[in-house]
Amino acid sequence: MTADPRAAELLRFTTDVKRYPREFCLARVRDMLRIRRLEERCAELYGAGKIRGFLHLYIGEEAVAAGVLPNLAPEDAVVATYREHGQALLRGVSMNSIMAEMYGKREGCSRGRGGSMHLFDAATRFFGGNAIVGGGLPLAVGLALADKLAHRTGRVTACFFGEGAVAEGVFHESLNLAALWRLPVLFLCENNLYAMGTALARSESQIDLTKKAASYGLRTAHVNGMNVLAVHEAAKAAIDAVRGDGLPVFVEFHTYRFRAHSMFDAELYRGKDEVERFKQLGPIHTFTDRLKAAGMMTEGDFAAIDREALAEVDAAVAFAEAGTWEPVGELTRDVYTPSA
Ligand SMILES: Cc1ncc(C[n+]2csc(CCOP(=O)(O)OP(=O)(O)O)c2C)c(N)n1
Ligand SMILES: [Mg+2]
Repeated sequence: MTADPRAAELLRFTTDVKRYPREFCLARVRDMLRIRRLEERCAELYGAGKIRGFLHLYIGEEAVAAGVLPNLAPEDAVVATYREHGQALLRGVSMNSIMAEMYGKREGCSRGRGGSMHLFDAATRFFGGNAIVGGGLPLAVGLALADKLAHRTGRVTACFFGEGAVAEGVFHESLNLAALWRLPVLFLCENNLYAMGTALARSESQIDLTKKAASYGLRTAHVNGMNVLAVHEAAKAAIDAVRGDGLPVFVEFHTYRFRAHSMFDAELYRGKDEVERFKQLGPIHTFTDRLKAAGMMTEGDFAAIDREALAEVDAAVAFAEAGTWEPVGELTRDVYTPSA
């Protein structure tokens, strides 16, 4: 898989649920359900005209965020894409401030100016949300460079992006600089097979994305992104590796989005049968089925976690509804004009 023998460690993942404490497993179910219920409600609210603009749902891909984010430390940094609601939530941005942002209210994490694609929260070191494909990668490299220059050792910058980013020059420049300058970036590629309507295999001659990263000298791993424990194990190993020596790692997660690319997408590029096949691998039900089979979770446990998630969503909607609009007089606040 990679020329670097240090990466062999990253490939040794086991997913036996019994190796983990019950509380740990239930916490991962909770993480995934919070994202799922939040986004299902967002889709409804979009239909009702409460949320406007763009909305890209992560439904189907929750195991990646749930497997990675709990392994990061508060001083680490996180950079994501426009499909970032799940990462923001599990990084610790409150559901209230996310929902208020979706509504465009002043109480939102970006003061209502960013919307779905631009969730941002300096307090949790969640540095966006970015509408530009590949746009987060140089930001991550810059954050890691800043850490290195300031001798803040042991920090990791985790950068999530879709496989569509590999078609951008900035992907190659970012990986090259991270390796060349020996920067502590964890590149997390969420390969859901499509970039809008373009299948990876129709646009790239090399669809093993770890090979692209390995060509720049990064350690790499492939991971089943539909399995939250496999993601957890890979992410933990990768984070330990970056934290340990300050050098970058690239992980490719194989995942799938169950919903359309955004709210405007006729999905002419894939068949319903394909979507149904991938739904069989759904990260929530496959994990809960295994937990139940192992006697680690009951229907009642699941119902309780689900009730809690739904209540949190209800409260977030109430918070957003009660939120305020930014006064017109503040329209130019934070707008900078370079002096002539
Ligand atoms: C630089 C740039 N080019 C094109 C677009 C239009 N665009 C928006 S999303 C997208 C597909 C990206 O796919 P991927 O990176 O795989 O992420 P996914 O949507 O699958 O999560 C494109 C081409 C953009 N936002 N930015
Ligand atoms: Mg994609």
